[in-house]
Amino acid sequence: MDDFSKLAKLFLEGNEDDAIHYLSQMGPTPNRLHLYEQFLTPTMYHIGDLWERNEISVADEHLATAVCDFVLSQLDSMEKRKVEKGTSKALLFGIEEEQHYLGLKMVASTFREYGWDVRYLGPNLPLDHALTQVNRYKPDVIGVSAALSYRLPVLKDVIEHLIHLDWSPTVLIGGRMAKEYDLSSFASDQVVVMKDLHQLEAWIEGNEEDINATS
Ligand code: B12
Repeated sequence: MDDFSKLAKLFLEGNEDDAIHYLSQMGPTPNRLHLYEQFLTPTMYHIGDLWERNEISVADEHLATAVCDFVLSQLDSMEKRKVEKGTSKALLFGIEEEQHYLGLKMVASTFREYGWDVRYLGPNLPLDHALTQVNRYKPDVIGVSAALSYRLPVLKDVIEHLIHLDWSPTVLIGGRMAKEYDLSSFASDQVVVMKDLHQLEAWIEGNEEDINATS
C-alpha cells in the first residue's frame, strides 16, 4: 500500500490520532510543507478518486475531509522555523460559492512558517465582503483559491477588482483550477498563478525583501 493509501485508510476510519502519529514518523524534523505536498494533498486527491468511482460515500468523504482538516491544524501548530516575524501581510480567501478550502489553509500555514502576518478568511466569500476586509487590512499579498472550472467568470471579476486597489497588492491565484487549466492569460506583473506550495515557497523566498522594502 502506498503512503497516501495508508493515510486515506486512517482518514476514512476517522482515526485522527493514528494519522498524526503516522505523519510524525516521516522524519526527525518533519517539514510542514513536505507533509502537505507529499501526504495530505495526494491523500485527498485519492479520496476524490474513490468518491468519483463510488467506492466511498459522501459521508465517508466528509469524514476524511474533517480528519484532514484536524491533522492540518495540528501540523500548523507545530513549532515554526525560527524566522524573525516580519511586517509582510497576506490575506487569503476562497471565492464566492467555493467550498474547497484545505489548500488555502495550507497556503496560510506556509506564509506563517515564513513569519508573515496572515488573515485567512476561509471559503465562499462574496467579493464585497472580501473587499471590506482587504481595504481595512491592506495586505501585501492576496491569495485566492478556486477549484471548479465554472467559477472562472467569478475568478476573473475578483482579479479585476483586486488589481485595481490603489496600493497594488500582489494577487496569487491557486487551487485545483490553476492545476488543471491553463490560467496563464491571468498572469501579469501583479498576478501570479501557482500550482502548488513549492511554487509558493519559491515565490516567498524570492520576493520577501522587495515586499518588506515597500511595506
Ligand atoms: C474534500 C472535497 C470536497 C469537500 C470540500 C470541503 C473542504 N473543507 O475543502 C466538499 C464536500 C464540500 C466538496 C464539495 C464539492 N465537490 Co469536491 N472535492 C473534495 C476533494 C475530495 C478534495 C479537495 C481537497 O481538499 N484537496 C486537497 C487540497 C490540498 O488540494 P487543492 O485544493 O488542489 O490545493 C493544493 C493546490 O491547489 C494549492 N492551492 C490551493 N489553493 C491555493 C491558493 C493559492 C493562493 C495558492 C498559492 C495555492 C493554492 O495548494 C494545495 C497544495 O498543493 C476533491 C478531490 C480533488 N482531486 O481535489 C473533490 C473535487 C474537487 N470535488 C468535486 C466536486 C464535483 C464537488 C461538488 C460539485 C460535488 C457536489 N455535487 O456537490 C461540490 C462543490 C462544492 C462547492 N460549491 O465548491 C470534483 C471536481 C470535478 C471537476 N471536474 O471539477 C473533485 C475533483 C472530486 C472528483 N474527483 O470528482 N468537495
